[in-house]
Amino acid sequence: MDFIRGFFNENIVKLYLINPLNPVYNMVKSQDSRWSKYRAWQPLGLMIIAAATPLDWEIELLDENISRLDFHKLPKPDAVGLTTFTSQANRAYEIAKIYRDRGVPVIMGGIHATLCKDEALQYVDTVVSGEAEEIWPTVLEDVKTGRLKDVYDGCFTDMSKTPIPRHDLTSGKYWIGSIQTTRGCPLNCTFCSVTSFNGQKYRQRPIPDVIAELNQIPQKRVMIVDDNLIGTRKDHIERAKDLFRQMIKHKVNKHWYAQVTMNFGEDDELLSLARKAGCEGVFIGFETITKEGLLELKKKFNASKGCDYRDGVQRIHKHRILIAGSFIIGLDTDEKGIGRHIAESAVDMGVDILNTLILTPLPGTQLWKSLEQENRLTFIDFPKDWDYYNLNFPVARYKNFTYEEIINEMMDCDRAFYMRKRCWYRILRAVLTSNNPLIQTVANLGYRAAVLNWRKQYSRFQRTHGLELAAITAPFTASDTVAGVLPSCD
Ligand code: B12
Ligand code: SF4
Repeated sequence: MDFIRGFFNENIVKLYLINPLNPVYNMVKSQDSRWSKYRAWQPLGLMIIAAATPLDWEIELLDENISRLDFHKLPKPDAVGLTTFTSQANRAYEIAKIYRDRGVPVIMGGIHATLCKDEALQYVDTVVSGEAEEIWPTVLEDVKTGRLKDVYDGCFTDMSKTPIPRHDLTSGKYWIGSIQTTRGCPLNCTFCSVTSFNGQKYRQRPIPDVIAELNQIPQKRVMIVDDNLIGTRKDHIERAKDLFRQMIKHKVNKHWYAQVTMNFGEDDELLSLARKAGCEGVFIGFETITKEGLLELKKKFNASKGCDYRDGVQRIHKHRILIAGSFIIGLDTDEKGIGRHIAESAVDMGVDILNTLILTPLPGTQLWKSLEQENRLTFIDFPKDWDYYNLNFPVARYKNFTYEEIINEMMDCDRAFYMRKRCWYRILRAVLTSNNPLIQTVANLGYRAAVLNWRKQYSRFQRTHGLELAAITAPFTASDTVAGVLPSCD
């Protein structure tokens, strides 16, 4: 492809697209390196941007999570495009400085730059907000003519027009490929930033485009990164079934994993088609074990189904599909002992992999707004404190827990779920039921290693923030509410 680019234009201009180091999952720096290989995912946003780049640009996609990079030593490009999640923002700004000091224009896009535009503009030349594939060629044209603006606003892309990502730029480096088939989420949970970025309208790519892309992905295993592959309405489910039928018909032959809502476990036909199409595991946001908790998080969809998911889990297992369940700790409705309670409920339901996170106000979410109003955001020395916004650290004041307590709840939860004998039990169960034993083993042992690593990180966090923690560690009470003054994040 880059040969064709050169053929079309002798005045080749060079573009670096960079994914900064992710402090949680990477293959180069993490202490739990043996398993990190399975947790480094492709930066799909950059791969789409690459596909939307005009042919006279030569592109290099650089991912700090995959290989060690010395940006001072790499040849000087004509422009740099950076992507960033909130927890990577500090590293992204460091990289931006290296290139701006060398006189290279730096353009930033992605969710953090979109939701914290004013902050990002202090560190980069240009911010492209929102979904960017349509506006990107204009941005690059302006780089060439020296008329780069501060801000370009993307739009909700028509999903039939989004280009096929450049899988060729990353092949061989990642264990698992990625694809996106829908954008937006019809639900609007308080803690989630998807709707403020991709909107509430559920937009689907044409199925032939998805099949064409799947056939271009070199990896045998693929993550479907949609926030909800099957959607919530009847017509969404029908589209998912059609997609699976086409995957079967065209012999796509991939092993894939996806995020879905609990309604996945209600429809045997859907499950059977998914399995035949190659589905080996799904990630489900159960979020909490109480109805009050679900209402607090505005996850009414789950609340309407009650909190006992055993039947759904069993039905999904019957089709030999694994379930990773995600839960959140630190809700106002959570009580002491919640960590252990979540672990036991997940074991009881038969969940295969447990991913528990601390309630975190991400920029742009309803949760951010309400905690800000109640003066409950505590780690607010930005951008420095964004390092802690990876959903594993307590960054706000929680109603019923001090920081110490919430960290202990997290550790109790993980300890109970990932104790050695339970991991081996789940692996044995997967072997006996032929339910993807390899994935079950990699996931359980990988998570167990990550949990042990987190204990070290928590000790470091407590050592570093001992004094600050002492000042903010008291649980929140309503009388603490004072209007807070914070840096601008819309
Ligand atoms: C897959 C995924 C992951 C993968 C990482 C994949 C990767 N390397 O990119 C994994 C599992 C590792 C992961 C981890 C985490 N994730 Co995540 N993840 C996602 C998910 C589901 C899909 C991302 C994706 O590929 N989207 C598809 C692409 C096409 O969209 P995009 O990246 O937004 O790109 C478009 C635009 O943003 C823009 N763009 C992007 N980059 C650039 C760059 C330039 C120069 C330009 C011009 C434009 C541009 O153009 C693209 C095309 O329109 C999103 C939800 C979502 N809907 O995006 C959550 C999401 C991004 N994750 C989120 C979070 C919180 C996390 C974690 C902190 C959670 C955790 N503890 O596990 C970690 C931290 C990771 C980190 N890097 O620090 C939040 C981020 C919120 C925030 N403010 O940062 C999201 C939005 C989910 C949510 N519920 O809120 N995640
Ligand atoms: S948490 Fe999941 S279901 Fe809720 S709004 Fe976000 S993507 Fe949708």
